[in-house]
Amino acid sequence: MSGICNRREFLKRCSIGMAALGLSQPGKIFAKNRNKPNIVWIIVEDMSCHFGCYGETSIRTPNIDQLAAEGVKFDKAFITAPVCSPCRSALITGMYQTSIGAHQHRSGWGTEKIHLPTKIRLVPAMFQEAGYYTCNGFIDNRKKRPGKTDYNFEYDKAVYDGTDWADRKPGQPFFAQIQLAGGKGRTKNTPEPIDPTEVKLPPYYPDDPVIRDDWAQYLNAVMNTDIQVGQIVQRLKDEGIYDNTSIFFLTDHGISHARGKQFLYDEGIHVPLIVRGPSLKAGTVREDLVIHIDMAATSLALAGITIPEWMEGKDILAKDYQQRDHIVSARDRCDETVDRIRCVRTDRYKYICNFYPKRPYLQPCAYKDKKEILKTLRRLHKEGKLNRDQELIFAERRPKEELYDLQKDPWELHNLAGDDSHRRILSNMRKILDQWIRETNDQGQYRESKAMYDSDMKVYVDGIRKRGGEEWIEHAKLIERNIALMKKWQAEGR
Ligand SMILES: [Ca+2]
Repeated sequence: MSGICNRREFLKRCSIGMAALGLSQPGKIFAKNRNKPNIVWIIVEDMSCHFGCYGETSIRTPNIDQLAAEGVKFDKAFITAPVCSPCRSALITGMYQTSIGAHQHRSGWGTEKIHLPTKIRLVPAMFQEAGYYTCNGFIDNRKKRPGKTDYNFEYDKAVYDGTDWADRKPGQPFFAQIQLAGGKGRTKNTPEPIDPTEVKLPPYYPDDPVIRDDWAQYLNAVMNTDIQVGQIVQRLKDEGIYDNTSIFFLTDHGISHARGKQFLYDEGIHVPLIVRGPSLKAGTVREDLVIHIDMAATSLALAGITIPEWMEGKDILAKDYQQRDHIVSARDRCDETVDRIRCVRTDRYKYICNFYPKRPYLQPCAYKDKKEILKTLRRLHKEGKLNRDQELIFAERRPKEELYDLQKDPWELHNLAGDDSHRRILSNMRKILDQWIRETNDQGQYRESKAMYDSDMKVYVDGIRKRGGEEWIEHAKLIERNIALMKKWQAEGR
């Protein structure tokens, strides 16, 4: 059969399919969207850049490496918040979470709600308007369970048409978000588990069996993530749509660990970002700084949709794109734990501003403190078994500012903020941050209202208690004690 016959037959089938769906102009959607690429976002939980293509040597990640080889790999991609809900609120709007008031983790979940500024729209809504089918699901689509959103603001659930692109109309392009468990799926269960003795820990974590075993399980989770990415790619190939699909692969923040998730060290904010698609040059490696909200603008551009003026993310694949010379990332309240940290990162330096210097880094946080790795670290700290670098995160008070020379000190262990020879760099970094706070109107500069905090805490504690059992009741009590401590510290001006 010739190609023409194939196409004619295909068009005929589409028309029949559309007519069956009761559409008055069956050819319209197909004709309008024929050449539009599908866009797939693979969003992985809690994982740093521990992939072969990013230099990890202790495990193999062939599928993700292949994706990078076929597309563009960003070596210096960062998220604008090192925790789920602010990060995901930013991702889906292409805006800093601090610009839209979605910066406090799990906020607006109780009786107090957060509403987006009226001009701000969600990326899937814009795709829908352009004729795309939009879906958000977990990789196991058979469950038909809606994928994780975790947005801190109110939004119309109808921005997602479904959970899987299988349900789109014939010929309709799609925008799909696929959620993977990533680092939350720490396990021993993977085809070739890594031996914990082969694990190489960062120097700021002690060589302890619990820490080592956990890191090994995390690397097993990285390998499982790689297998899942392979499955997604295979499905697209089997359906004959791989060549017309642009895939974005990224994680929502770094590894959940003492200095990772919730913090602005690179372990928390440096993430993998790979873009592979029909219009992109294979094997491209980008060394410039990008942020995860750029994905919103870039995806719209790939689909030929106009990027709205208000969007803070940039089309990083545009021909006239001006590379960033710095990025800004922000951490605010995480669950019950009140905090505000901002960082500016250039290619060489990291500047961190701690807005609560009178508080320890590791403030009580029930979610984190429940983890065996944190319990172990706290025990070793108490027993005096940690070295100077491992003790840093246990400081009872923090410096107001931190400055690291990432070229000489990639693990961010030697604070140069008080160093005379870095005074000019420090002053420049301060200026960049001040300007960013002013220009984006960083909402973190205004204290969260008591009503919002109390409303969110009620939902949080009630939810834990509802899980039932002695263990969760005790956990709820711990959160309540932490909440009381937060209020006490606030009253003391700490
Ligand atoms: Ca996460």
